[in-house]
Amino acid sequence: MSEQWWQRAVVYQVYPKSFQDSDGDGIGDLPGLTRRLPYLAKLGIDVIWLSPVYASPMDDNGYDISDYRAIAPVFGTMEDFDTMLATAHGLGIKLVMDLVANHTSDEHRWFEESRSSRDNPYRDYYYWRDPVDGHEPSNMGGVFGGSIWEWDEGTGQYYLHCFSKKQPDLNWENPRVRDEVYDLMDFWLAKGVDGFRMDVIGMIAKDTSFPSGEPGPTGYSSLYPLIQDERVHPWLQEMRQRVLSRYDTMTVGEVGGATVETAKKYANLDGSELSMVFQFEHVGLTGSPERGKWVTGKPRLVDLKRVFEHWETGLEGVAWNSLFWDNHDQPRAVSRWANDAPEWRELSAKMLATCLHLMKGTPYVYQGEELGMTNYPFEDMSLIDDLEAHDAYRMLTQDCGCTHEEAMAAMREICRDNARTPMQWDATPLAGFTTGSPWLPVNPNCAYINAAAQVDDPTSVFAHYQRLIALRHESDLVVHGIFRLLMPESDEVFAYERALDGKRMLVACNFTEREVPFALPDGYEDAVAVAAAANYAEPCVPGVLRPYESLALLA
Ligand code: ISL
Repeated sequence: MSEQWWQRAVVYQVYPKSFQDSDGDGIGDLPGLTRRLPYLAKLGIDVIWLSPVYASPMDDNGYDISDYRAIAPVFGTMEDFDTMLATAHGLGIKLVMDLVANHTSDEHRWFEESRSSRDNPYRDYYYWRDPVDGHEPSNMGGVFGGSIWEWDEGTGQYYLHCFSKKQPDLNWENPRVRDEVYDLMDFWLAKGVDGFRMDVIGMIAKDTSFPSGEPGPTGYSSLYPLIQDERVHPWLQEMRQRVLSRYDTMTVGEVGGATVETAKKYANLDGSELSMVFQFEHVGLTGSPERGKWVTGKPRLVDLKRVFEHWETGLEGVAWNSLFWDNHDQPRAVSRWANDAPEWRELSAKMLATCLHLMKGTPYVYQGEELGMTNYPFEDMSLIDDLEAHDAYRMLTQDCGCTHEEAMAAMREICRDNARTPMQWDATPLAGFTTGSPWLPVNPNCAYINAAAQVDDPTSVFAHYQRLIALRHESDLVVHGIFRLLMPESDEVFAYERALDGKRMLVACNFTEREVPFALPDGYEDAVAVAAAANYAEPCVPGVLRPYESLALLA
């Protein structure tokens, strides 16, 4: 396959609710995004992945859609959307929409029809089941806590919802549902959008016998056995034939349980399904069966490297990787993977960027990551909005025996609202995000972590991202070079090599706040330093890597 545009691209994720408010209601919106597009152009990114802006009751911040062809008034109008899209295109930036089609809102017309009677033509758009022995049809628990089944008094059956009860799962077995999804994709592609990020696309195929499993501490069994992701592939191939093949798109599937083997199908370079998938092995390294993801502490570097190596080498020449440290569901990159203490934050944020951006795959930058934004110091649950966090707090304190303090420590490290506090544009108290009352608190560190302070400072985290993005655009070695992990046993240094047509590049990153010994591999004695990768102003020191140092050398 010849090079695809998205293989040389860097994607920037915009979480619209927290990006830029333009009307003072404390919630980001499309005119606000339009106003900030020149900032993104200056950063140099190629593509925006826009989290949902569709009509929605906002039970899960727009991941519960009530009309796929309308814009939520809180974000603006369809005209605002068209203006934003045209402005982005004018700046050479493509736009990828969030396609949330595993479920709809319970306020979507299809669901309202579906629940209105057992013989409504939309009944089979969703999964309806009779009670078993007067109870839920199975004992599985949903991603946001509680049963996956919700009782509907009107028609005397349960409906399936893997997420909140306001997010009923669509029945993809029904060809009419698939037709509807392909049609709405067509609607947006015909408007000129450049592709889709597909929410939990690995979950659309279920074991429709709805088995029960061994209950965990919450009394519910794991959702995992429900998912039959091997059956997703024919549907994605159908989607490719019916819609995607008619446009030049970038598609990225969110596939929680993806393995290298399944990703070879999803993201095959033959172009039969998607461009790439988000896998979650690295972000899952710290979870536990009892507490799920709510476990504090960093993973071991050897484990983190093993995951990246597995993906980089596993997909080589067969499928395409996506690369990310964070997104709207994850804590802030610098807080989670490096060190957000004031003395190390900038250095370690730049090191993380170097490490990720010089691997093979399409890198994703989550809004504010390019400024080194950090987690928020949540003291109690009153400042946390996310429905998942509130369920988790209950689970931790009631089912897992945690104290309030232990639960809050987990919130401060893991909860999704860490990523969702407003974008920090300037040093004023509301960070230039809004003139009103922001829907989530602004991190007080906006006083010194903000875009205004960084955009024109060549030593800033922003400028470091700018240089790495520019490097990818011009370097075939960065885009296509084969990855090889070096020093796999080191728990301090993440080092790897990229190789293409006799050219070689060494990348080395110190993940500690100590100086660590580092011997150059053979052949790099006279190598040339790659300026974009370096996070120290002074030239590198032979034999060592300084605290959180990142460097790259061309042999
Ligand atoms: O955020 C998570 C926390 O544990 C994930 O399990 C997340 O729910 C999963 O990755 C699916 O995420 C996507 O679908 C959800 C939505 O809440 C997330 O924001 C979205 O990224 C339901 O639509």
